[in-house]
Amino acid sequence: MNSAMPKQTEREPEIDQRFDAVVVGAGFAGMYMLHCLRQQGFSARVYEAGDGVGGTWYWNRYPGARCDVESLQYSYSFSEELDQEWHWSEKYSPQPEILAYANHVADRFDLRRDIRFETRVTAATFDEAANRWQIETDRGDRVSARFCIMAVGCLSAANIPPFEGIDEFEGPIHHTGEWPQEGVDFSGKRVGVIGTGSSGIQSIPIIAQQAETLTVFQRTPNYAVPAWNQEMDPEYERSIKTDYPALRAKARARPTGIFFPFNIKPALEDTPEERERQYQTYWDRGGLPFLGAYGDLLFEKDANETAAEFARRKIRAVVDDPDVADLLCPDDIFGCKRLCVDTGYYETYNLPHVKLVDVSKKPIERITKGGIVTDGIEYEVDMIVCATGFAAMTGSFEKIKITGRDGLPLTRKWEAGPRTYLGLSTVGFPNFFMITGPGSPSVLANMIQSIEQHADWMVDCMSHMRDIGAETIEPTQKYEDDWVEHVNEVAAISLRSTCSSWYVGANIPGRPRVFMPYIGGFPIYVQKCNEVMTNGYEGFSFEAGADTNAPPKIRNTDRWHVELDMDVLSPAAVAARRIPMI
Ligand code: N01
Repeated sequence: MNSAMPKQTEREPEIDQRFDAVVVGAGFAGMYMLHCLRQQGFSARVYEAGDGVGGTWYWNRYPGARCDVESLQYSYSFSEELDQEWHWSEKYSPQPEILAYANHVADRFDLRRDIRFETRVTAATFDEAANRWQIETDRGDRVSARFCIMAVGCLSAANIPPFEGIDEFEGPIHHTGEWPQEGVDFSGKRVGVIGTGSSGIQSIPIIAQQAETLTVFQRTPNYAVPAWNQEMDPEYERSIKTDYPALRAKARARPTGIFFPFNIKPALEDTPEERERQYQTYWDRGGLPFLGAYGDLLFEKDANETAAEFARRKIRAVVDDPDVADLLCPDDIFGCKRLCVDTGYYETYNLPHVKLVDVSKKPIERITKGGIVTDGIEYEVDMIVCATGFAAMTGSFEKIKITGRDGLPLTRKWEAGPRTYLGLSTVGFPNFFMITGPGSPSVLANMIQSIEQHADWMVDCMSHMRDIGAETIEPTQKYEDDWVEHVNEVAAISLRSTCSSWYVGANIPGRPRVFMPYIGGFPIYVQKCNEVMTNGYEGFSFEAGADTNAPPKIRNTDRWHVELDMDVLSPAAVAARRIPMI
């Protein structure tokens, strides 16, 4: 297993080196953070487990992996030149092209020289006497930094369920999130895929094209809307590039940080015939924007059921065998788990060599040396693909021994679920920042926009601390408690908090059940962060000789003045405004 682990190249460990910041991870978050730190004159070291940049897009090389947000929007916005010079070949570009983009950015901004690859951070300990973080890695590095910045991604700790007998399996087992760099040849193989979330739904149609037989083990069916992916239309690309900042501004005004047509009207205000037309229009556009067909789909159960029924009819229309179609039809809230975006997924089940096995009531009992057993039947396979997801949001933090003030382990502080102020920081862990941490919009918004906004805020905060002579910053308990309460309060108005998804940690037994991302919408969140900053970092306390009356200077954050587009704000965001923002 885990054949994705790169070979280690030799290098001497770094001992006693001192940096302003250590950044953990060189995905899109770590790369941009490094760029910001350098711009403001901070020294930084980035540690990255892989042998290259790209994070999620480095590890998730499974067949069919591509983004489900339009590439023209799922990209950095900090450099107009970069926006202009890069060409995306498809509407939703495939993983190799996104990884090529990450490499291009690393080269263009000369990022690699401060990144140590093939190196995992194993421990980060706050030294209270020195007000510095001591960082240790699996390559023997022992360095210290004023700031420890976690850029570890929200979906990067792969979950391989501890199936009984898994070690006895004689063929290869690949997790989609740790895919071998050299690729996998399925030809002539009997393949078993476990899991039908986004990764399974993207990879299954392509695996089926090669494999001799494909058996899919499904615990819960998911809703998927067709991507209708296409080659980039040069006219469209030109029209965006003529005024790229306008598209970025429109996107930031949306709760998702993504611009797409959105209809604020409640679903039940239309007649069934009008709804059918509306759903068909949005279905024909494809992808995640389908959720924009009506304003209340994620808030009103009856409204949601109309979309769910529409999607189920689409499945039944495609899948020939009514029993298989039934198994593929979810009966829960539409879009409650992250909506999937597919290309030929349901059609795959019409192929004679593809079989769907329901493990919802009779779970996978064990793995044998040549198969997967459920309900007393052994399904013989030569190869297993685990599309079984991730220990989301907090899993990558748990893999590192992070210790704050008074020897407090982060895992202990978060044992009942993550607690943060703004998803940026957490009490007891001074000078410890999280990019797209739990309690921020993160996975519910355009990740790259969320990353940039966080990194810009952090580097402005660090520059302010340098201006005023502060050594540490840490949120206060009251503000953290209020923020956690607010995050929960907003989550509770959305249907999304009601199902067993990875948003609430329910995909892995034993994890605390807490809705982790902030659902109040990107623009409202950004406004809140800006307000906190202009109010002199309200809710934070500074230590060691700080002139706390000095007004913060706005540097990078200047570009995050987000207009609230009230015509299209989701009810969640509107409600978030009504619930007093702390
Ligand atoms: O993981 P998942 P994913 N026995 O957790 C099943 C992003 N992403 O990697 O639903 C049997 O969604 C599990 O069943 P259940 C996107 O945000 C984006 O697919 O828990 N089955 C489920 O079917 C996405 O949401 C893209 O009952 C078991 C599956 O494994 C997130 O990443 C592409 C099991 C896991 O689905 C995660 O997606 C890919 C067990 N013991 C991913 N344990 C884009 O398009 C788990 N399962 C950009």
